[in-house]
Amino acid sequence: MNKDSKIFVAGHKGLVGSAVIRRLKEQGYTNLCTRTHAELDLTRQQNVDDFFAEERPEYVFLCAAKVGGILANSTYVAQFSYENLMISANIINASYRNHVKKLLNPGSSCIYPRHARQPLKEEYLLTNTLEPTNEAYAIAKIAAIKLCSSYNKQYGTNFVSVIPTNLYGPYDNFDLETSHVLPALLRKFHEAKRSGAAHMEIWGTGSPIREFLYVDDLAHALVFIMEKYDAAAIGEFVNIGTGSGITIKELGELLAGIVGYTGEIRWDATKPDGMPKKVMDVTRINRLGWKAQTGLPEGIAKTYQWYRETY
Ligand code: GFB
Repeated sequence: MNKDSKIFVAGHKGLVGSAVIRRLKEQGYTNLCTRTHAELDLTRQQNVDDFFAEERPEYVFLCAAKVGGILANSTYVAQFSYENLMISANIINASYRNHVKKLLNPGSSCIYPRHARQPLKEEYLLTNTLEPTNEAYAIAKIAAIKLCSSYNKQYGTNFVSVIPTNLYGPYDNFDLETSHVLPALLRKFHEAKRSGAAHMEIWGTGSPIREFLYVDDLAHALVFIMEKYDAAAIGEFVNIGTGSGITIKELGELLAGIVGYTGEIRWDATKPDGMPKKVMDVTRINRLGWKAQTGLPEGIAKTYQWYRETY
């Protein structure tokens, strides 16, 4: 990838896409191509085909997706399936037809079976049934991985899939109903502290274990892979994470400490826990030369600073 190569970052306003844009600019890439949702509806095949034929990007980061936390994922199942299937299929097919040199396709760690052995190794994909709270989204993401590997096999394309773990950072969704746990709790603790609330609520039992990766670390990995590795070297996909997990209870305590909330934490057991444990094996990406750099307390502090400046 040259510094003036034309690079399309799909979903550049989102958590991942905005971090990729920051990273590419830092690295001196000058020819970045973006479209807002209002300018280009990625679920519309004709619109996507026209855009690719006109712009002819050489490299594509497929960061556009319909995403959300456990409640959104298990509620809006039709939207999560349809929109993600359409966005991926349209971009992958248009990339093939317009001779894109390389495409990067991020998936999600929820593609692994609910009861897979931990840490999650790449070879555990499709070895058992999925976690019901994110099955619709996971199937769309698995379909995108399989599309990439099928195009590579049949057409000789260079479409690389990666599986990031749970992400957080600036430009995340902080809506209390649809967001992921980390931004939701950051906001809840912030608001509870400001209002002087004696207690606040966390969903579920607190026992699930999750792994959290700061989004700028992911962007670093995505640009690194785009620059250095082709699909043939990666195989079907590679995990990207820190390799270590914490319970939701520990996360709550950490966030409360950073925000400075000293009231009581209560548990809302009417809300789902989801997958009992989700921690990835990152041996392969580490061997390829990438390692997460940002510790969880540091990443949360940066995210909290961004949140306070933004809201
Ligand atoms: O982050 P989260 O929504 O996603 O929830 P998943 C993680 C855990 O945090 C669950 C608990 O056990 C939640 O019950 N939790 C506690 C909360 N309080 C809250 C809260 O206020 N909001 C939220 N959202 N959770 C998603 C998948 O699963 O992970 C997606 O649904 C995607 O498909 C994403 O893959 C990365 O890790 O459970």
